[in-house]
Amino acid sequence: MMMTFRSVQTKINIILGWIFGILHHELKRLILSLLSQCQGGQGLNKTRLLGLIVFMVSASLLLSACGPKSVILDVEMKEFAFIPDRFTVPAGAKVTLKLKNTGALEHEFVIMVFGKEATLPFNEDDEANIYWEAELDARENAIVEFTAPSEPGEYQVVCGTPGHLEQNMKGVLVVTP
Ligand SMILES: [Cu+2]
Repeated sequence: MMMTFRSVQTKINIILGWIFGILHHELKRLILSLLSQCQGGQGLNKTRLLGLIVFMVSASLLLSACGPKSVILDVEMKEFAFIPDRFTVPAGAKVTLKLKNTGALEHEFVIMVFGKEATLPFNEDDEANIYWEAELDARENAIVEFTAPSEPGEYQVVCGTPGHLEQNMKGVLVVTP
């Protein structure tokens, strides 16, 4: 299941890289053509260039103000705890989760859906109530992303590796409005 998730992530990254590559190329062309016009020494073009820069800066400020919030969380996993074990994110935010498994066992970062708590033992019944999950091998580090739930409240986080919830390996994701 996680392999599928990772290969989808990889594909998205490749597509994003491709899009940014094109955007970057187009921006470079635009700047070069504007610069060559300036070197023509026409005052009018400089005014237009200034206008364009002001427009682009305002547009990017507007976009960053209106766009989704983003948060970075650093979480260590080991036997048998999440450190820290309480994380706060705004509703709908883009969350970059920097996971570090410093333990000698595989650990999972599983967020349960709102109002659902994992039961012992963690099994297929609980799998149906997963909002999002990541899985790390022993000593593995990973940077993963997910979108925070839109419903504010407290979400249970557990380790889905068999036997770990029994060792109280859990945390809380607090989603603020
Ligand atoms: Cu674990």
